[in-house]
Amino acid sequence: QWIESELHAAFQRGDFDVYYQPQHDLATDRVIGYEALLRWRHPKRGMIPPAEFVPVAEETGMVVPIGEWVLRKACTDLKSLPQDMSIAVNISPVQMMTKDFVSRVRAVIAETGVNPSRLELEVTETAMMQDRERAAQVMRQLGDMGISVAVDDFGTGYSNLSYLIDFPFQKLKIDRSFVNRIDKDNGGAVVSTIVGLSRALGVRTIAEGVETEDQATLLRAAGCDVVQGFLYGRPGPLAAMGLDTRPVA
Ligand code: G
Ligand code: G
Ligand code: MN
Ligand code: NA
Repeated sequence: QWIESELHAAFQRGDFDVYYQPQHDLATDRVIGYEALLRWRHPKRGMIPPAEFVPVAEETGMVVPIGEWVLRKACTDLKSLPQDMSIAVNISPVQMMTKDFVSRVRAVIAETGVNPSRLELEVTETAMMQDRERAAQVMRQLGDMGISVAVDDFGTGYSNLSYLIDFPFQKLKIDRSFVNRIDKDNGGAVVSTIVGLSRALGVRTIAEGVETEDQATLLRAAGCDVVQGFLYGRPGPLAAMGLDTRPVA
């Protein structure tokens, strides 16, 4: 209740921030980019996690301007990262299904002047299954602009696999719940199957929520391409990522 009544003013006031979490390439052992993660710095309640306020922002529609703000911030920050690094931005299903979503993305790219191939948009299975034709159209248009599309939280959304494989995307993000269980029971087989599916589809895989060396070893053995998680770094301000982000003269 307080979330709904405070969200708008908090956004106007500038109480939102974007944190970044490194994404680590297993083949080269290097950071290849960052995921942008929204944060609400509440003056009294402290840091409010997105899981608490994003669903409310989706109900009220506030997620549309907030999401565009995150995208603009990420594109701006991208310019101070090394040329070979990318940034991944989460897109709410509500945001993705607005009529002018693709043209808004195009406008932000033009305005910030970033190379679209350095931008990745994370869409959810839920968005894809809500309106399959529209979602596929949006994903195709993003791809045509040179933006990479990742399917986030893969395997958690009750999606129909036979539909999913018809969508144009470049990366599959293996949900934390699978990584959690990779060293238990048939957890390894499940992850190997997801990687195998991705290879058959010609897309890359990224695993999230990697917390231990054992998980990393098993992911490497399974053929996973990229990893993200506390083992490699917690989400934090860009300035805390240990990068030389001085603007190029
Ligand atoms: O950072 P954290 O683990 O608390 O994020 C929790 C969830 O919030 C994640 O599932 C993530 O996808 C979502 N989230 C984080 N940032 C954004 C954002 O900018 N937009 C949307 N729509 N979701 C986000
Ligand atoms: O978009 P998504 O929901 O996948 O966002 C990732 C979320 O998971 C972020 O909010 C981040 O804070 C959280 N997270 C990142 N790394 C780890 C990890 O290694 N373990 C756990 N439990 N959570 C993580
Ligand atoms: Mn994500
Ligand atoms: Na996720």
